[in-house]
Amino acid sequence: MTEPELDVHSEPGDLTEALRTDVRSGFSAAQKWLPAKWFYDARGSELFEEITRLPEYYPTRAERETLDREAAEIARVTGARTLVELGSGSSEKTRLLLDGLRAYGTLKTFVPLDVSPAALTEAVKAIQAEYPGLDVRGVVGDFTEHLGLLPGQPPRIVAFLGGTIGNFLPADRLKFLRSVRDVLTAGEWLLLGTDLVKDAGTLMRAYDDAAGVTAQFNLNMLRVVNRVLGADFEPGRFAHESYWDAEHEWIEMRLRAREDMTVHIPGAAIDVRFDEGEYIRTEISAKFRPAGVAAELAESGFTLERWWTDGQNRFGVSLAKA
Ligand code: AVJ
Repeated sequence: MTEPELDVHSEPGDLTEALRTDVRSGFSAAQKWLPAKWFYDARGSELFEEITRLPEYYPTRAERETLDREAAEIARVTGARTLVELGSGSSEKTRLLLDGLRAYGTLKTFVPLDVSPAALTEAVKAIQAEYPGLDVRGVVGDFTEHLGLLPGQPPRIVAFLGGTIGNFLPADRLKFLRSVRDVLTAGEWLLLGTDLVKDAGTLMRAYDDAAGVTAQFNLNMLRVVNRVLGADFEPGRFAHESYWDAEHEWIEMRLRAREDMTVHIPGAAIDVRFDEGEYIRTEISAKFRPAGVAAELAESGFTLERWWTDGQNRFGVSLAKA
């Protein structure tokens, strides 16, 4: 089968440049950090898929339970002709929405957008094969930058699932929600998945599984920096940690230096010194309360029309109208 054509909004050169910028600023900060989007090269996307099947990682299953139960209702309420999925990855849960919208009869176009061309290519191929007649337009891009360029006829529904909105710091989250609102026309839709605050043990285990898959996923970011910027990180000299920040109500993923070292990053023209015990923050994954989600959607110009959770109240799904 021929490779599907993707609409590429970020060229490989842009990605290198963006990583260089993030590495330079993140590694010169007092608390070293890198943005979570750098997990997702081909291997990172595969490792994330593996995470979604782990017994400890409940968000995927909890969200799927709700989407499975409510897909027909989402189709009925929205009558969407276009489904846009931000950060779609393998588009696995998307099938529930596609099935619901196709059965209702309104859906014409599916627009998956992802930073990983590899993950997107596989997803587009699979969806095209499974949904003949559906117009599938894969977009390679960063949803914080490439929202204005999305194709498809209204009414559109933008799905931002999995709790990925939790990767934004609160101020960036509002900016992002407003930017989604701005590209939509009044009467179009946002479907938003948010992981909910719960006991610290459940949260910590979800980000530090017994099989060590999340550790490999976390360490993969160092491999990405090595490959793209020619750095000489030795992943074995860093330890994976998950940390529940009870004040901010977010999980942090960290890579802690096991010893003193200097890492060379020629592609960013810097050497970075690590003291033993120092860590890089690689992700925040915010957890939400229902009232907080409602307030942030209202503040961003959306009207919350439906709110659902799974049977154990672990994960929230909002359907909001622009
Ligand atoms: C894909 C951002 C929703 O925050 O739970 C999984 C990524 N990080 N395990 C999350 C992730 C560690 C995931 N999101």
